[in-house]
Amino acid sequence: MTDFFKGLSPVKFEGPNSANPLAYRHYNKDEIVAGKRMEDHIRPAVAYWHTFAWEGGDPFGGRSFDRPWYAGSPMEGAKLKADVAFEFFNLLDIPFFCFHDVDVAPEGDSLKESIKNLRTITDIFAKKMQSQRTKLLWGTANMFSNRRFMAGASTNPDPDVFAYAAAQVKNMLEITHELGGANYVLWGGREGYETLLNTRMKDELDHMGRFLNLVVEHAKKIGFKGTILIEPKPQEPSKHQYDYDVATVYGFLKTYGLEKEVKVNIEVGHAFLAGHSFEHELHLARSLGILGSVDANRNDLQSGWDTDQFPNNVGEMTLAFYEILKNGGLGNGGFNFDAKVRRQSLDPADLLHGHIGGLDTLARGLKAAAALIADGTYDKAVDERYAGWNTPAAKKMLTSESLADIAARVEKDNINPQPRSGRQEYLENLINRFV
Ligand code: XUL
Ligand code: CO
Repeated sequence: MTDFFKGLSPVKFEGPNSANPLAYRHYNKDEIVAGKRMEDHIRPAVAYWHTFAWEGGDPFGGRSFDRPWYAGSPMEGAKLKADVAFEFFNLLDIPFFCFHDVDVAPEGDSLKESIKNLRTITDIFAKKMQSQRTKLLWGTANMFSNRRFMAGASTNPDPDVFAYAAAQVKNMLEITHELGGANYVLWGGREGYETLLNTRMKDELDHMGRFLNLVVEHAKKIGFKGTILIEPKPQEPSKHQYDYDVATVYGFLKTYGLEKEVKVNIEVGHAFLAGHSFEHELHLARSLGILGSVDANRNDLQSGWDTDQFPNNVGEMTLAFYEILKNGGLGNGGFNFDAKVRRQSLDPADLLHGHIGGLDTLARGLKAAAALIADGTYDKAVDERYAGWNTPAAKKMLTSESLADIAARVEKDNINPQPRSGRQEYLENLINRFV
C-alpha cells in the first residue's frame, strides 16, 4: 500500500439522505434498475490520463499538482503511479479503467524502448488485475502528443509517421487484448488539418480509411473480440478534425466499408463542440446501429473548448440514458469518465469527489430514464406523432408508389394536410417529472 490516499476509506453507498461527502448517495451498484444491476448498466471507468497523468497545467501555467510519482526515475514514478491507480479503483469500487500507452509509462528513444517500458507497467497491471476486480474498458494509443504527430498520425503527409502510428496501434491493441480489454478506441486528435493551404483532404481520408482497415484486420487476426471504436470530435487540437461527429464518422465508415466493424465512442463535450447535444449524438448513433460506448463528462457552456469536467447534470444524463436504454444498453461499452478535477483541486480526496459526483449523477439519470420508459406516456406521445405512417396508404409510398402515383392520389383523395402541435413544452414538462 502507498500512503497517497492515507486517511481515506473505501466509498460506500449510504443513500440519498447521507451527508457524508465521501459516500455514494445514489450510485448503488447492486440495485436492480430495469432488470439489471446498476453497475452493469453503467460499466463506469476511471480515465488514467486525467486522474493520474495530467499534472494540472493549462495554456498559461504548468504543473499545479504535486504527486509523489513526479520525483525520482520515470520508471519508478510509473510503478508508483500504477500502485496508486489500482488503490484508487478499489477505493471507488469501480469496475473498469481506460488508458493510453503514454499515460502509464515514459516513452523511450525508440519504439522498441517505449514498448519495453510500456510492457513493464502493463505486466504490473496484469498482476493487479488478477487479485482485484478491476477490468479494462478500453485501451488506446496516444498519437497526438509527441511532436512527430503534429501533422497527424495516419493522415500525416510523411509515410514514416503512418508507419510509426501503425506500429504503435499494433502494440497497444495487442496489450489491450492481453489485458482482456472490452474495446479499443481511436480518437484522431490530429487526424485533420491546421490549414487547407497545405492539405490534400482526399489523400488523407484515404490513408485514414486504409489505417482503420488495417486495425480491424489485425484485431481479427489476434482474436480480439472487443469493439473497435472511433471517438468523434470536430476540432481541438486540430482546427478541423475528420471524425467531426457521429454523422461524419458514419459516412467515413460507409466509404471505407467499415460500418459493420466499427462503432463510436461518444463524448458529451465533443458533441457540444460539434454544435449538437449529447442526446443528439446518442440518438443518431443508435439509429445507425453504431452506438458503442460513452466518454462521460460535461462542458462549460460558455467556453469554446473541451473542458472535461465531471458530469453533474441529471437532466442531460436522463436523456442520455433514455437513448442508451432504447439501444438495449451499451453492450461491451460503458461510461469512461473522460473528466478531470480542476487545477486548483489539489488533494487526493478531490479525485474521489469528482468520481463520486459523476457516478451519482449517472445513477440518477439512469433511474429517471428507466422510470420514464416504464411509465410509457412519453413513448406513446412520440408514437402517436408518427402514427399516420402505420396506414397502408402511407406505407405504400415507402415501397411501391411512384412520385406520379402519389401525386395522382393526392388529387383524387383531395389530401389536404392539417398541421398538429409538436407539444414541445408538454413533453419537456413530462420528462422533468422523472428527473
Ligand atoms: C480528447 C479525448 C481523448 C480520448 C482518448 O478530447 O477525449 O482523451 O478520449 O484519446
Ligand atoms: Co474522450
